[in-house]
Amino acid sequence: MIYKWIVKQVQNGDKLLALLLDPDEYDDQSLKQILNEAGNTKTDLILVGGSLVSNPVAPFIQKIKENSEIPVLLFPGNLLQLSDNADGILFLSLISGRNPDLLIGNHVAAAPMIRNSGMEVISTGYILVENGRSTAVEYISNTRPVPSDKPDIAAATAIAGEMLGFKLIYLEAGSGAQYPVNPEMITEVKSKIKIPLVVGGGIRNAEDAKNILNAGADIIVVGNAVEKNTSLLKKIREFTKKPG
Ligand code: 1GP
Repeated sequence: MIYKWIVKQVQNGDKLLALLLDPDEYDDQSLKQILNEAGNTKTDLILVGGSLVSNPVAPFIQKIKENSEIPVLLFPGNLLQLSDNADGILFLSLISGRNPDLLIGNHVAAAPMIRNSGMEVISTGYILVENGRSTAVEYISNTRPVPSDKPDIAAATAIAGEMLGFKLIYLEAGSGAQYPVNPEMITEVKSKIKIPLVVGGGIRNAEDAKNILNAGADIIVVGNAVEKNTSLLKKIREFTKKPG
């Protein structure tokens, strides 16, 4: 069970590193290369998905499975990105938004297929945070992000998500965000919830990652920056280790 393992690591004070792979961004060769780097750096999780993905997800996951032992979780931007060959799914509800399809509608449509697949389901309260410019996730989801200088709104949303039974809270600045979720907001949200906190979007370098982890993120997600510079995984990994 991936979720139980995540909780155990977090209780132990460890931080986890997740790599987001967008099927549109990798060919066979670059995929092997990044998976090799992910294996070497003991990356904990692979997420597959994106706001807008043109290539089918299932064969992409198949290739990941052929070249890596790291657990693969679906991170679906929409119903077309469902596939039954992942190890699990972040069953995301966009709780910062007021778009009913992304709060519950798509979930109803997807639930029977997901149940039949036997995949592990990790229900996730997904909170989109303003980050300096409009991102694909903001446009495609047709929702307004939480203002970056309103940590109390993010915290109230996260508390509600925990009360509703979500197993993870995910603070998302959006892929390619101008800047990542600000540390003050991360600290505020983390102080108000007991479930693990995931943070991603716009993390460009090791310094960003360090600030986010120090602020209280339990799981850090990187996508774009690692596509361009695979060695960044190794640098970020250093900060996820428990001190001492
Ligand atoms: C995961 O969408 C992010 O939360 C990934 O964002 O591609 O900017 O790292 P980047």
